Amino acid sequence: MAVDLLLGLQWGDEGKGKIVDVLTSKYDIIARFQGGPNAGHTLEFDGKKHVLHTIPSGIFHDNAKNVVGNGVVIDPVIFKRELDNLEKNGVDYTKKLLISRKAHLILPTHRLLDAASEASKGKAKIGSTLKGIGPTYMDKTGRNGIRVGDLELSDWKEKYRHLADKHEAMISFYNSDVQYNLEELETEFFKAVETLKTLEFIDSEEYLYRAQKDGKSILAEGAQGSLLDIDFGTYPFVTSSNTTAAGACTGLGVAPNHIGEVIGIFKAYTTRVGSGPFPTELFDEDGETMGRVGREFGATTGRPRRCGWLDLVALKYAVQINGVTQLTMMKADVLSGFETLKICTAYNYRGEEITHLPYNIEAENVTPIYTHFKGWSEDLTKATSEAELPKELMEYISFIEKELEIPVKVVSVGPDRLQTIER
Ligand code: 2SA
Ligand code: MG
Repeated sequence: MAVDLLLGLQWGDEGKGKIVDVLTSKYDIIARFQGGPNAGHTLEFDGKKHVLHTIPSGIFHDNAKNVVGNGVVIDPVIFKRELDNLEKNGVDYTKKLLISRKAHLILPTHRLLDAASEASKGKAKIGSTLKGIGPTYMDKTGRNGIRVGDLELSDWKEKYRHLADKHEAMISFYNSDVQYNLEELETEFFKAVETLKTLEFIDSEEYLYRAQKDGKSILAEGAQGSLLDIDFGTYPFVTSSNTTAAGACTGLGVAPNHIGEVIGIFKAYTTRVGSGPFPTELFDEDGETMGRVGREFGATTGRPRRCGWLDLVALKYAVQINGVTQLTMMKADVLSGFETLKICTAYNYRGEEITHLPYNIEAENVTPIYTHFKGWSEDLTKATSEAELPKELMEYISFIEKELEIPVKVVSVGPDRLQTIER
């Protein structure tokens, strides 16, 4: 069977976690393919909210296995915390959580390096979650990283020491005032590694290949969003992995011709957390309302997210890069009560009207051009079918479908599992 993908089409926080959780009953395996504990995937059901960072969002179901793929970077300390939380919620993860031997480890010094690097950038900082993501992927591509499979070898601690010593020298090179007690951090790290080692390590590419052969259904769960992709995002204000569809091939070892549906998730508006350009960003009451009603705070760092109108120019680009076959629109409920809604359908780029994403979308080059829509005032959060949705919302959705030439198959009207309308 083909592997389906579920990806964020904006700057992350589109609601991937919720939709993966909703879809898990239809799949045998849920697999994360990139990113690490910078992600914050929020799920709500039975009146409770759960936030996952590294663990795939299928973990609350009993029917599915959850695979942390080779493209993911794992911080054992945060991973252990996630496991502890699952345990507290009565989830037995031991038989349904599998870790790729080829996934790389985030070391305590990677986190410190992240902090030192950001501090050295001053105003130009990326706005990283400071989870050590960038430095860990640097060591991966620099061929210095430590992988989960190394933990099964006897000499991994020597390799660890060598790398951590090098990192310390690099931290002092930054000349930053990052304060740390490495001994304490290492005690916590080595303890967490022992917990990690109680889980099943697998050759995930082989596991997933066999599963496909055996007719098992697989859903690959993306983290962050397409505009944070290391190659196609708003570089350098991006994360350090390929968040787009191609990342699922390299991050899981799935061949491109084995990809099936590509489910693209987007919010009915746009948010961004961290630095970097955001053409449709609002600095007025409308943006403030979106943030307040949509509870737009980072699920990992608690930072307030920047808010703005839907940007179809950027969305079209993401649809193109990912080969999206169906769309899921999130947080439609948050737009209730706006008299007028706007969708950016073109950019004024240095005086010229364009409809593609240019190399540089910094504010001095780009002014969004908007199409206006009539809003609705109905509360959507109790709606259970398309028939209950206001006609203005249906017009908003139809416009998006027409522009992107892809159907919006799911509309989410609230954070709970049950607040999901399939069309
Ligand atoms: P990093 O941590 O070095 O990968 O950060 C680089 C940029 O990527 C952004 N980024 C994110 N954007 C949205 N959501 C993310 N996850 C958390 C969440 C974020 C949070 O779910 O809310 O809690 O703040 C995420 N992770 C990374 C980041 O803001 C930088 O712009
Ligand atoms: Mg998130």
